[in-house]
This record gives sequence, structure tokens and C-alpha cells, in this order.
Amino acid sequence: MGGLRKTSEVRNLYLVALGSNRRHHRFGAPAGVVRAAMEELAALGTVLARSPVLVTPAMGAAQRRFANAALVLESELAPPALLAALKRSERAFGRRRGRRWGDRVLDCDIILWSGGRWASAGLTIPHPDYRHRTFVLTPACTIAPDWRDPASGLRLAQAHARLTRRRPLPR
Ligand code: PH2
Ligand code: MG
Ligand code: MG
Repeated sequence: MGGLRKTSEVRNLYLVALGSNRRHHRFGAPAGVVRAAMEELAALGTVLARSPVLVTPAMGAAQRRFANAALVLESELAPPALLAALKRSERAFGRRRGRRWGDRVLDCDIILWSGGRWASAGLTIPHPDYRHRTFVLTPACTIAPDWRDPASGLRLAQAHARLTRRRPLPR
């Protein structure tokens, strides 16, 4: 019966970004890895929306291009518990510790949380760098363009427009 559901259950919404630029022995190319990971994350709550999987050029030290996507997850897990679960999934997909920003089978990052801001030793929400990353903002805008960043006050669609706006050529 519905009455058995605890009223103390907290409904958290998360915007999670996924990335891969290495093959998986079972799921194949990076796009397949990201698709499989999106299925896997449904075990952590309810996936309310998922973006298409996009192929993006590597930013930073990584060598190969990425598959990237984003999803909105509703979950009873608090931020540190979700982070631990995402790290478990990354390991289950074969991710090994390595160079920061290197090639990886699977990367899952918490970008935004309905509770606003979070700051603890290994976790900062909003994600400190996502505003500069089209590979996060482009997929995120397809599913949550109106989600407002609690730090900047900007909607994701506005943050995306700022990032991708053509600047006038220097004269
Ligand atoms: N992730 C990185 C570094 N560079 N580039 C793209 N295109 N997509 C990513 O997900 C990505 C990256 C470190 O997390
Ligand atoms: Mg990342
Ligand atoms: Mg990460």
C-alpha cells in the first residue's frame, strides 16, 4: 500500500553527465558504453530524461574523441551516496585509476542537484568546471534547458549560449 512509503524519503533530482572514449569488451565503442551506463544508472532511482549520445572532440589530455550524454535522475540517495554509486559503476565498467583527464572507459559526473550547492572533500556541486564544457552543456540542454545554476543564476540554455556565442574576430 502507498501508506507504507516512508514520508521521510527525500526526492533528489540530479543532472548527471556521462562520457567515454575507450571501447568496452562487451558494450563496444564509446557510444555503446554510454548507452549501457545510462541503463545501469536506472538502478539508482528513476531516470526522468536522457539526452542523445553525442560524439565530441577530446578536450584536454585525452587522445581519442568521446561519446557524451546527460540524464536527469530522481533518487533517494544523498549526494555523497550517489557519488559513491557512480564511482562503483565506473569501476564496474573497467575504469582504472589513471591520469586526471586521460582516456577512460566511463566517467560519470554530478553536475547539478535540486538541493542546490554541496561542498565536501571529494564532491562539489555544481560541478566546478561544467560551465566551460560544451560536451556537458550541449547534451544537458536537450533535457534540462531551464534548470538554473544556483551559483550563477543562469539557466543551462543561457550558460550554453554564453559558451558557444561567436566572438567577433579581432581586427
Ligand atoms: N572528459 C574529460 C576530459 N575531456 N572531452 C570530451 N569531449 N568529453 C569528455 O567527457 C571529457 C573530455 C575528463 O572528464
Ligand atoms: Mg569528468
Ligand atoms: Mg569524473
